[in-house]
Amino acid sequence: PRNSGTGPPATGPPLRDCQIPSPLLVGPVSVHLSSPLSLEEIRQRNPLVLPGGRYRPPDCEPRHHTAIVVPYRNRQSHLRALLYHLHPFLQRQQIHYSIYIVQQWGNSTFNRAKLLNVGVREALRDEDWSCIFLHDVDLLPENDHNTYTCHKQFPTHLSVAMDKFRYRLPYSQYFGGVSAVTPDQYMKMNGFPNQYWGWGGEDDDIAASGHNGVRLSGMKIVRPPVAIGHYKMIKHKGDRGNEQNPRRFDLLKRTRLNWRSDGLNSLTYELLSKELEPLYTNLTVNIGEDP
Ligand code: BGN
Repeated sequence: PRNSGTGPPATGPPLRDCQIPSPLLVGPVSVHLSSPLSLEEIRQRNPLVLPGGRYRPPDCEPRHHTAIVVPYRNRQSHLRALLYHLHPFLQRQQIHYSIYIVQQWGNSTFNRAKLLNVGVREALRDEDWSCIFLHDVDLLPENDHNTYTCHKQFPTHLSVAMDKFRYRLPYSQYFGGVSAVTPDQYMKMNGFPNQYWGWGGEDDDIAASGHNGVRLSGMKIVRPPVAIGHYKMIKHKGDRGNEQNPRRFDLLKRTRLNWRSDGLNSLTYELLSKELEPLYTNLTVNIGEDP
């Protein structure tokens, strides 16, 4: 490969800009969920992916630089299915990308939104990403015209048609599953709330409370057409350690009061390790526990 994934490209004649849309797109892709391959087999199928799960198109200059942040704990088979589908999908889009798996250390209650904050902050230490994807580990995109890029002005919600919800939005303010922000948008909304321990509500805290979504501070949400934003969800039972959060209703009532003080500006955590695995960057983090 010509580039290392970080720093300036190797010397040589400048590459032409990648075409938009990418000529490599195929449209709908079939997603199989049974027995995902091993990490080693997935690596062999993606020889141009560099350590840390980084990639740059080899023969054109990418217009987009996207970090994909995945909150994670104990979902090995989901992770393999995601990497198996996402790497070829993103390479067909001819973007520069990297996949960050943010693993919550310990057994305390899971906190998706706080892990997203950690992932965004750590990803931006590596590179000046133009777009950050907030991606559940169990969602597999089914159409590669669903490009993993950002809208300049507004946050994007991608998973508009999930099989779980019979391929339509479950409710108009739904912002969960897969969404994307630019670093600017992320700063403007003070990141995500850190106080949602357990399942539910953290996505609504971003998008639904108040009329336009208070945290979005007047920004609206953009979405791809329903025919494009198709996702298959890997079926699973509720996770241990991620039980429904009984406090989510109360927390949601207070978003308007809390959002300026709870988010990126109040984020604390301890990064325990950062490993450049062949297919992803593994961030293991101590985010504390539900008080
Ligand atoms: C909603 C959850 C979301 C979740 C979607 C889809 C809440 C808050 C109380 C109204 N919101 O009901 O977090 O993403 O379902 O599963 O529970």
